[in-house]
Amino acid sequence: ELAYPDRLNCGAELLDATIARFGPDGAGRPAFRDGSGTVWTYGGLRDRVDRLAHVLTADLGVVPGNRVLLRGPTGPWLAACWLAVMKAGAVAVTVLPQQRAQELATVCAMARVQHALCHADVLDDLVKAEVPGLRITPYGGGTPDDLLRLAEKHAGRPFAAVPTSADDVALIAFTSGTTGRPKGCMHFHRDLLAVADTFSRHVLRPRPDDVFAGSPPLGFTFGLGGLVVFPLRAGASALLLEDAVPRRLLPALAQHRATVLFTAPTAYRTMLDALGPYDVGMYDLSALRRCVSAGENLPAATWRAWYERTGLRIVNGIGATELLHIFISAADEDIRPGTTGRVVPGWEARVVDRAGRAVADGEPGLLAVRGPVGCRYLADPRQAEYVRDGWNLTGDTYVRDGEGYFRYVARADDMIVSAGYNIAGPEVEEALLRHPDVMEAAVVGRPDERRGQIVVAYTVPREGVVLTEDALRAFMRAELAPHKCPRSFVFLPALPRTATGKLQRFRLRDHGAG
Ligand code: 3SK
Repeated sequence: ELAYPDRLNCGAELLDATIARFGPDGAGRPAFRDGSGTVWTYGGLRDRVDRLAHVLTADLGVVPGNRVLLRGPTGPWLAACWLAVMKAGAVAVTVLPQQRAQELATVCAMARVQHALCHADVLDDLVKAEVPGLRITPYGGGTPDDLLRLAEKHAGRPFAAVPTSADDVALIAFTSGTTGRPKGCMHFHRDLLAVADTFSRHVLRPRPDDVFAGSPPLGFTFGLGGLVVFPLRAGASALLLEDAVPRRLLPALAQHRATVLFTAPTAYRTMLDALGPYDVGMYDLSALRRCVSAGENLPAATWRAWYERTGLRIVNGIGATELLHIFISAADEDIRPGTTGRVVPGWEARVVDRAGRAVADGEPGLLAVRGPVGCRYLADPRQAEYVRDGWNLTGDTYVRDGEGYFRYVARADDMIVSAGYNIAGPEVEEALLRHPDVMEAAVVGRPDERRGQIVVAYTVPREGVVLTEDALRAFMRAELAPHKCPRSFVFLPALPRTATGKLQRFRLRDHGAG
């Protein structure tokens, strides 16, 4: 049971309390580093955060509860802005730098955003969004109105964090899910600490000398947790790379001796593919001790390929923007490839039928979760679909086995029904991924007069190989029962994904229909 005081400011807890916990050494320890090797100590981070908090409150007129949009590439300054918003008692509304004017206009209207701190390089789309009454303060461009310039005049002035309540909203994170209709998820100050005190503390078991690194952007709660909240809660440090595409990630992990990696299954596959069969030895990954995968299901084939090449066991996990971070996972010897893991201490999970009754172990059903963080959509009727009887329904179909391991079956609305058979797309995708020339695979159902639906496979072949439909069909027939084998194969250069890397199956269905 997690117990937090009524007055709780997560910014102060993550920064000031962490520094205090390490005594006289606290301020001098490394907190963030960027790709160029610049290191921010905890003391340096606190100085900058406090200056920014002064600008917010004294110069920009931000008051507790105001919603502040944060938009910029991953880096120490974006993380510092987030911490400053927390300490000022305002509410951070996080978005991705890739989001365009129309999407930003929607988010700002839904979250009633009053202020924006926006990196100078990605200002255009926010300006184009023409949000009524929005005050935009750029950072990183060196102009006289730049946030960092304004901050200089507050140098040397500590900022006393606003004594927010543990249940005050700290963050509004948007999920477009995979369907494109955004939902804003509100999270409290205590929620930000709770994910660190459950998943990170019990599964990752971070050490103060850990160096966290990875690819998810800070506008995605997977990245905010893994690259800011978890390292700071542990007194560790994080490598915040602006461009963490798989090709750049691997040399950066080696160069900065990263110990904990956060990324998604696609990136593990791309790293393996980009490396070629023997090149992994070129990069010294000996410091790496934890590789986390979430955002999508991790096929056993990817887990094994990574293990064979690096000797590292991927910590799989399922999380959700609605629940902030990961709630089912496993590490070390507890890992069972092909499963997501067991419920994280502090959380409860079960598999239920559509009426909310628990189904027997071994039977598929809907994943229902409850724990220290719950779904709170900004006014949205979908709240009643997500939360039923106090349980959060994530929209995933899972099977739990007798030992408490959860195995992903499919997104609940991604089951394919063909000629009366229920077919889980991910099982077919796993089989496709076992073909040595397939890099990415996605399977959808296409309406069919005779069978109701037929299985259609979309695949991305590895670079430089020629993969034919006949060869893939023959391979699949040897892997799966005939009713699960795709009836149609489509080759694509890339699969459609959201900015956070999630597969957009609805686009593939539209592709089929078109
Ligand atoms: O959306 C997800 O899949 C996710 C995974 C891990 C942590 C957080 C999130 C939102």
